[in-house]
Amino acid sequence: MKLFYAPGSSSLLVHIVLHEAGLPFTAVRIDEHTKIIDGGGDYKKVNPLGYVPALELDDGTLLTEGVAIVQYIADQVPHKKLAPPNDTIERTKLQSWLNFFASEMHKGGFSPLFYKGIPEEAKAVFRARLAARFAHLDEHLRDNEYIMGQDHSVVDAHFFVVSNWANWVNFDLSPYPNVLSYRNRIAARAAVRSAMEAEGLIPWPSSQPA
Ligand SMILES: N[C@@H](CCC(=O)N[C@@H](CS)C(=O)NCC(=O)O)C(=O)O
Repeated sequence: MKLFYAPGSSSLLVHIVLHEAGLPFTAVRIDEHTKIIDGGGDYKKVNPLGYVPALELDDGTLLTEGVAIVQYIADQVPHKKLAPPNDTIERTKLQSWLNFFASEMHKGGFSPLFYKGIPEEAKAVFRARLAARFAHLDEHLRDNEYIMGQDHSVVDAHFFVVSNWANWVNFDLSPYPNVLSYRNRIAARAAVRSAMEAEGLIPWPSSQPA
């Protein structure tokens, strides 16, 4: 398998899950701005939409959209228990959380804070939305070791990656102590460290890659 990634971006979710799964893969870096593939080539010929992550399977199939890709990986290694089995209510709950992090936290929360050209007044709206969602997550993590309860899953990599971005947009996480201790637990996982090291993000906090 071949992972197309840009350091520290949402593709880090897939990078971490590939390490958690212990499956063989190669990681290919994309310049997020120029869409040039490290070593040469136009990433838009791989994914016409130009964004990462994308995972190319050994038979040439291209998977896109992080929340779908990580479930595909989890299903290849059911013994690793990275996601509850399909056709269970727990799997639906996992999908609900994955969608929450992709939509409410990523696209409807952090993404606008990265965009140049969005006025500070508008960014304040998204900061307030994020604050409400972090407060909800902090409450949830008061009694839960992981997002899914007592069991680690792919959604923990998702929240870890999304909350990393707080550092890059100066969003203060100190009002959320349960989130902070949760982040430390997830950051200590070998798979998380390996993926972050491979993307040049250790030591963390790291500055945002150019
Ligand atoms: N819907 C996609 C969005 C992925 C996404 O937003 N990727 C960003 C990095 S975090 C990206 O590659 N942005 C560059 C671009 O859109 O041109 C997913 O959830 O996988």
